[in-house]
Amino acid sequence: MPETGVFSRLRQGLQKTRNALTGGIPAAAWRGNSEDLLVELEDRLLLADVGIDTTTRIIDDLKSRLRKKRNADPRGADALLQESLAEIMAACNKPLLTRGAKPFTMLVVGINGAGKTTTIGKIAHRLIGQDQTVMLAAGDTFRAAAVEQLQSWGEKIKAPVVAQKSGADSAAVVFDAYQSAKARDIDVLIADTAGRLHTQQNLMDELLKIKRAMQKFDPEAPHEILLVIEAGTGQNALKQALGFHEALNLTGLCVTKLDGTAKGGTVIAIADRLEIPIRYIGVGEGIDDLRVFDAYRYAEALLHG
Ligand SMILES: Nc1nc2c(ncn2[C@@H]2O[C@H](COP(=O)(O)OP(=O)(O)O)[C@@H](O)[C@H]2O)c(=O)[nH]1
Ligand SMILES: [Mg+2]
Repeated sequence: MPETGVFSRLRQGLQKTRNALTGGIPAAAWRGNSEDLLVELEDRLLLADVGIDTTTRIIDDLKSRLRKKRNADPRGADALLQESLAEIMAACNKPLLTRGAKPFTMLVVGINGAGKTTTIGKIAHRLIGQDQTVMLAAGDTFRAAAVEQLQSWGEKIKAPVVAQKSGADSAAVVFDAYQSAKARDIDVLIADTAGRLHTQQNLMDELLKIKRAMQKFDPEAPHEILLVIEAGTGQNALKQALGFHEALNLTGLCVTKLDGTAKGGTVIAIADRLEIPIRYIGVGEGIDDLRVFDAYRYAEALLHG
């Protein structure tokens, strides 16, 4: 199969994680004594932040695959591991479809610095490339810089941005944006929000208020509540996802900054524990560094450079 640009960027992004998982394991070891290999892989999965529960599940699964493998089967343990990882993550293979409602509304949440605003710019750019009209709502009213950052994305991708001055009520901003999106026949409205921890109850209540504001127009809104989490925070990202999910009933995840970390195994742990669709992954800061999550491609890129 010819290497597509889309896939090579993913491989490149996952280089550090792939190195943590497979670097220095000689090709012969994948076909050799499986006891030694399994011990080595267990350590490496833990180092890549797959977490103890999921690591145990993977090692058990790999053992059973090795046991069942026929002698005539030419595949090594690496191919079986890839299959095992892909099957675990397949539960989260569910690309976001935005064509059901109009406007399709998306609320983007997460902690400070996770990559919310950047991800919004990338997703909007992608949707515009698919001939959908997009409007952005500057629901992060905490800092003036946050509004400016979204406005600068809006200019770059030529999408309208609805904003009020910093300090404004974010639910009011989103409400405003919804009316404007409706009036302008916009396909997708994406609302940015200020960073918060799932433990900050008052700030989680604010998100519920934004949710209610959207529901005044459309009881189904927001159609997507997307949590953005940074892969490099490892097991902490899993905790965040659990906390946000409990408070808001997430419908999707985006895992960012996979390019800068050896902790790409976080995605496996999240897929195993949560089964919330992983809509996208971030593999760089650029406008095109967003990929629709595909469990099979992800598993392949984790193991084969
Ligand atoms: N390397 C890398 N950097 C990213 C990615 N996504 C976001 N960033 C960077 O992370 C920083 C914080 O992003 P921002 O969108 O402002 O986070 P927010 O506070 O959640 O809105 C910025 O410098 C982004 O360029 C990614 O996938 N890879
Ligand atoms: Mg932001």
